[in-house]
Amino acid sequence: MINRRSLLQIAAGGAAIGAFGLRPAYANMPKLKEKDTYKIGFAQTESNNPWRLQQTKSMQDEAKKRGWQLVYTDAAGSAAKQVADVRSMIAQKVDVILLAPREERPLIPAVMEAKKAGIPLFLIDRGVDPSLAKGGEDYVAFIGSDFVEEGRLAAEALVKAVDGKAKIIELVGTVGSSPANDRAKGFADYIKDHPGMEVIASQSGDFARDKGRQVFETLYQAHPEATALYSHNDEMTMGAIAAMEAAGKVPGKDLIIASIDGTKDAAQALQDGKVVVVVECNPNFGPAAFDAVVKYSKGEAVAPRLVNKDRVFTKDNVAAYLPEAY
Ligand code: GYE
Repeated sequence: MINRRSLLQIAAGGAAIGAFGLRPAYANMPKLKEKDTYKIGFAQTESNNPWRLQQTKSMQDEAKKRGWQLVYTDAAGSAAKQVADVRSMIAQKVDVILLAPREERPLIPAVMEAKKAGIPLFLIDRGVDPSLAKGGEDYVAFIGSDFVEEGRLAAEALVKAVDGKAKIIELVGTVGSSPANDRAKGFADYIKDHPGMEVIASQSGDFARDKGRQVFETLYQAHPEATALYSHNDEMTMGAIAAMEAAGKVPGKDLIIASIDGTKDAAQALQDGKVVVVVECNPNFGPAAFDAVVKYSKGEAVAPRLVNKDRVFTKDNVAAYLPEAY
């Protein structure tokens, strides 16, 4: 279980003002009436990996616990469907929308239409293009991880594991998604100061296991000199491990692997020495998201950016984590 203490830290400053009226940024935002129970929409982006399933479960558990009605949609990996899903939530007059936007730009219309319809919207786990929509102005808040920091932490651990020398294949997440953009950036920024660290190939595996396997296979065939893998999520990592093993290579020896999320499979691979680091990306959003909704309904200021506190798992601490892995 993830406790609330570890889940949330208020990241943005200047938010400690009590009422809407005192925060000009919220002046044009839809208000939320205080009620005993809410009809709350959760627009999920896809359900093809354990991280997503755990995130959905966390929302469902929290709704059940509080006796709120959850309107759940699954965009099945399509940004266009996700926009339609949000429109249908608006038509159903949900009280609040929690949106996990698949990509940074295509979901902007959904954010703007919710605002226009007077429905407060929170971005869950992924962000949208900050030049097109802003927390506290167009949506209430973003709740999620600092993906740049995750990329940086992965790089830091990898540099240490390979003594600053590696030819790296990078498996990128969904193109145009905030975690893919920011995990690439955090990693690249860190290795800039380490001339022995070189990304020799970088391609999207769409955050999916089988795509990750296929893309890794192709990249590794083209770059047999690779000595490390940086993968933006555990599912692609598991796919790449399968490809390595099929090619007769030993993950953890022939290729040193850094990954992000904290799924059960990856935690196990960490314990087995196949992966050297897993930077946590916490999918348990229910408590934090629902707390933020209640806070907002009371007219209390909600910081436009609520950042999850992620841990770093290595062989040394993974055993304690395994029981809560999903
Ligand atoms: O890392 C990945 C999922 O948006 C933070 O999306 C999330 C990412 C997560 O598909 O596994």
